[in-house]
Amino acid sequence: MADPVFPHQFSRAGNTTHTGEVFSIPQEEQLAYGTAGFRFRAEKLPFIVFRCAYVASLRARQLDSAIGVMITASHNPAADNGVKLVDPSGDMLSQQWEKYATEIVNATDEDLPSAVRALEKQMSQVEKSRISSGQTKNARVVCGMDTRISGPHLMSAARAGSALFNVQFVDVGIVTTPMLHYTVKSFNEPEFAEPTNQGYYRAISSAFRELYGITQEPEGSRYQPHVIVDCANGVGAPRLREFLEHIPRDMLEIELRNERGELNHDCGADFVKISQKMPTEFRNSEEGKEGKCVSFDGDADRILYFRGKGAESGDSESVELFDGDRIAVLFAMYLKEQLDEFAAIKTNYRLTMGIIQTAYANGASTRFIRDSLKIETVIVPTGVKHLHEAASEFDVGIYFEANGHGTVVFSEQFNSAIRRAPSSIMCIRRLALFSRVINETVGDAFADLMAIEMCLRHFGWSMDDWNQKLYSDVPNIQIKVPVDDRSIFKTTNAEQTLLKPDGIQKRIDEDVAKFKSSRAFIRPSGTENIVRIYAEADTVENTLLLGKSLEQVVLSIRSA
Ligand code: 16G
Ligand code: ZN
Repeated sequence: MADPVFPHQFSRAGNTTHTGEVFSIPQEEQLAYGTAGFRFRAEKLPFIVFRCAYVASLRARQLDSAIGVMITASHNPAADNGVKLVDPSGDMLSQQWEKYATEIVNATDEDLPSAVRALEKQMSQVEKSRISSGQTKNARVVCGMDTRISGPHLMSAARAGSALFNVQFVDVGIVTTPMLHYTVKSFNEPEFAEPTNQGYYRAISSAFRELYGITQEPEGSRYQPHVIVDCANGVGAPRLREFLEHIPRDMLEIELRNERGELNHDCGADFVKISQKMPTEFRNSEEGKEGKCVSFDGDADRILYFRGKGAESGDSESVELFDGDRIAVLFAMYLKEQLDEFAAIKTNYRLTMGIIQTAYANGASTRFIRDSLKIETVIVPTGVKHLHEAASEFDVGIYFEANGHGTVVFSEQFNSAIRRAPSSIMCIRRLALFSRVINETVGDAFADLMAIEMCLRHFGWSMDDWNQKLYSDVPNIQIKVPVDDRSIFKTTNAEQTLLKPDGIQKRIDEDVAKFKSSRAFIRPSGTENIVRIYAEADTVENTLLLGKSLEQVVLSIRSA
């Protein structure tokens, strides 16, 4: 086949932005597929999206499947944008292909055909002959975007990238990141769900309504079904409104805020987690101790619960957070109760359950999971792909980052034992329905919201109960330190120990030893040119002192 022709407006030199200007990217500038794909100021993206869609079309042909392209910069400011690819199962792109994507994006126009040929060389004989005989009718690039102003132009760049090999292009418009993941899986597994927005809404909401129907609130329940959602002024707002048309108001009463203002500005899950403050449009006087509030991020793949500290606290802005760790524990308690009942029934199956966290997990949550729930925990490096992979080792793998990104994944053994089992037994029905409410492909704010409310209702819990019946968070702090070159920081032990620069870990250990019940680590960010410090100690004051002294350690290296 002749080498394709690359349109000049999607080349490095001619890269044309959504405002029609040319923003060229020097050839020497190396671009990398990071923790969550390529993410930059939107001006840089047309060329990158074009090349990524091209990579997606190559992968789609190789596997004769749908591959996803999501155009979003999640919780970043509105002026940024980004692109990430989704594999046929709806999971994140395989790490091998992240490498190919990086190579293809960085190849010069002249080198590109040979880079592609090198990539094609690693395909199996079956794949090659399928492609050469044109048996690629299921190959599709399925592309979605968030609400950013640069989105439609980037969508046209993706369309152009997929057109090089005439791969079918499906523009699903403005969707949340998890909806795109779900739709890709639905294209490849038609029995899973219809590959449309309505198909996604119907699949999750019908499982929710059915689970609601069989859930009985315990006597004296303090559960309340009123939830106020901070939509981060992002894509969560319009899509959640559509989704809620499938949820009767007498089951859940959901009020939406921050629907049309500036994306992620003074609102959204990242803002609430880092500032620990009320997002805009929320007031402590109204949403104080009694309130049940939720915050999504800009592309609705993260969720956090929060409430005000109450008027009597004298602090009108601060919030009490119910973060990813607390959500993971809630899911674990619900699922463990069902799995214990299942184990008591005579069955050939033994299902394993584990919880995956990162080093940012609050120490109190990890202790509670191990000591009180007696469930195995695994700590992995930051980034959803690491959590997802580790969770897949269990029959029921729960994973959450403290920042609110998480879900539950279920094994083939779970499917045989539960989803295909007769559902006259209550624990089996609950497990089967819960697994259908959840979006297994990736953390999903909508699906998680439904699953959390279901668990709270099952236990009859108010926000107070959810807070007090588990554990109390130990005081913790996060500090960012800008650095010139973050690559000099090398970690091991799931990012909890620094190997380089030499001698730095010893200084961290000495500082940590000065405080009671303390823990700390320093790691380079995977998304920004900064180093992040995390510290915990017995009191707020000591946490602050420890954090500050570790900041000095980083600053002394920076100036050395
Ligand atoms: C990305 C990751 C998120 C992680 C964050 C950490 C995905 C989909 N997203 O947003 O999981 O918490 O990066 O950033 O993997 P950092 O490396 O700058 O701390
Ligand atoms: Zn996000």
